Amino acid sequence: MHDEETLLLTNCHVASMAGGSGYGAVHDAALLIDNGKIRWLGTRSDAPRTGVRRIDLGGRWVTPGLIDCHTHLVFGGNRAGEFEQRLKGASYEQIARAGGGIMSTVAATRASTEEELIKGAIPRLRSLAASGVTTIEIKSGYGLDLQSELKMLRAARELESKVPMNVVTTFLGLHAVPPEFASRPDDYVEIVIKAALPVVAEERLASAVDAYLETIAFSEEQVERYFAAATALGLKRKLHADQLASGNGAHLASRAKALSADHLEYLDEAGAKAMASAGVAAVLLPGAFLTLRETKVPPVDLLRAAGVDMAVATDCNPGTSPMTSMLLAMNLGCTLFGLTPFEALKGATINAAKALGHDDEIGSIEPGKAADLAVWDVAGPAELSYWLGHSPLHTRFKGGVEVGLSHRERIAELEPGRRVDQSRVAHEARV
Ligand code: DI6
Ligand code: FE
Repeated sequence: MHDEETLLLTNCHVASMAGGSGYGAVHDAALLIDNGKIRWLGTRSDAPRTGVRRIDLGGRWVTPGLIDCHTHLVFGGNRAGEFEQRLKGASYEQIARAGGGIMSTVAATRASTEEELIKGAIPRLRSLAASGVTTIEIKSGYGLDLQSELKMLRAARELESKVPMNVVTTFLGLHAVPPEFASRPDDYVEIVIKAALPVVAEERLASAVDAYLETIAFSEEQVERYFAAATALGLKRKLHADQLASGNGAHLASRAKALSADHLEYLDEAGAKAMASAGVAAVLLPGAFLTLRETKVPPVDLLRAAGVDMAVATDCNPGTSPMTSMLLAMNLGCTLFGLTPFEALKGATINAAKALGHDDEIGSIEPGKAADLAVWDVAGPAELSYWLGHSPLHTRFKGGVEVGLSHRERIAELEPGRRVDQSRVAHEARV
């Protein structure tokens, strides 16, 4: 199968997520894909009849491929031991202040080779793919020295060749103060600004930067300096903001014209309004809320009232959100934060694309956008937020190529001359 081929997906229902107020549903639909992009969407009776290869999707639902816009997917080791400690009553802050938490992952990540990091991340990435994800953002931030940070970013980039997935990388230089700078955090910030940011920008290893603005991490003043330097180098900004305490994160992100402010449990009305007027997306991370057994939910009603674009993501990381399903993130967004299933799907598609600054290319099914699609065995799109731990995914398309659930071998399977597994692929016919 070649991606320049013209392909018609037919006999399906489409939730295009284009247009804002509704699913943009087209029933009994057909979708024309050309050169990896969506060329046309309409009802089946209006579809072109000849000259194109067709795939009959058997009445299934098609959505944009899901976008996980906030993850820390690449890391060494895991933190199951810390999970046990927390269940016995230790708090996340206590563990962090005692040198565990993020620091234990930093030690394991520094000790891993790039290949080991890739190998460790592949099963998690496959799991995300099996939940319908076609684009993932991956942050660095567990290296905290130049070489280890670059190693993480290269590993993240390399994952694109291992699992069919678009990977967007973010440099999380200000994640935690590394132990060797414990007594002089400002020196660490200076080194990140002077030594790391220029290399990341020059080698195009990330398109955005992120920071952890929290009393256990970095201050407003430090993040502000770092954002200014990143902006000057053409890097976009994202921010872990107002998660564990109120810290003016939404205002800082708005002043910096960030793509997104993420977490936001302690956001207030003025912060929500600032985000709306600066066009900053809100990324809600219910997996971290659940894992930390937080009680303060992000103020979804204030975000709605202010008109902020809300995205949902897994925050997949070894400490606070060891979650590898976007469908579960959507479900928790509904059950824990009060999103509607429509808002959850919007948050996993077009609004997630906005949070990455890629909404002109992905996130909805519209002519000109990439043919990144998820095909589902569901009776309607609300069902995507309903299952807890089951993925009704039938198959995925990335750039117009059917890539199945998660395995690169699926592409080989579908190449001309090879036998196509009829139990896993919808009926194909040439007209
Ligand atoms: N994202 C983060 O970066 C931190 N929390 C969060 O939600 C820390 C992740 C970790 O503990 O490793
Ligand atoms: Fe995070």
